[in-house]
Amino acid sequence: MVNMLLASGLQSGDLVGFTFFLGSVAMLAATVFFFVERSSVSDEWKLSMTVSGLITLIAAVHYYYMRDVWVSSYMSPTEFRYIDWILTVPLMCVEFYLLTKTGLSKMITASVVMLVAGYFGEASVFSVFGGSSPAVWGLISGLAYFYIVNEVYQGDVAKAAKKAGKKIENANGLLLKFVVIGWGIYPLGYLIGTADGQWYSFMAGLVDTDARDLIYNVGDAINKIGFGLVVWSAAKDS
Ligand SMILES: *C/C=C(C)/C=C/C=C(C)/C=C/C1=C(C)CCCC1(C)C
Repeated sequence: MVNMLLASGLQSGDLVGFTFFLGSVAMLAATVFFFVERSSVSDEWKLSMTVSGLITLIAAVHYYYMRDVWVSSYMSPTEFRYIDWILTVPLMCVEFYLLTKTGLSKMITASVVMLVAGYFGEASVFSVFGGSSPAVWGLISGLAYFYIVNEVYQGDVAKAAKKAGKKIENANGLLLKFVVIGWGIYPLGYLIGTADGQWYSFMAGLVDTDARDLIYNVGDAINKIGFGLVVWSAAKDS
């Protein structure tokens, strides 16, 4: 056990490192599941299943590298994190499009704005607003996030889902829950991770700043695998 942990670079007691390791394994297992199950759903659902598998496959690869960064530096692998998200979150928007056949470009645009702003805030590329830039970028990111929530809750995506029949409407409603609750936990990780020296620095006092990666890792597992499972169960149902 100890040798195995060392081989993966993990030290005992490194909870965050362990969740990076577990993340890559879980994402890989989910990928196999989605690709295998693809053959047992009807034709019109196959593309959705492929996209689900791609989302977890992309994440599995990034988690493998993120674990490496973490165990060798104990720093947040921010670049790998955002490269992963900028690939996988738009693919999650594609899932909505495959269900509802609408809103693809505005959903993807909003998701890119949300993530690029978040990256600027975390990597402090621009300190244009003095020390408070993570809060400003976080706000911009949050507005784009609310735009997505609104689209799925009552915007064009919601309307098209309703028109497409009970099953699609149900699937859209379940995915909405992931977007509201599951995606809603990321801003917490962001606030904790960027709190140092900010007016919200009390956030960093609540928990260890390591909590940022713990929150992101748990969020990713819930959302990426959960999204795929919602699509899979909708596909099985029809
Ligand atoms: C698989 C990865 C997923 C579903 C990632 C989702 C990420 C978010 C919803 C991030 C949102 C953020 C905000 C709403 C404000 C603060 C900055 C972010 C990027 C953490």
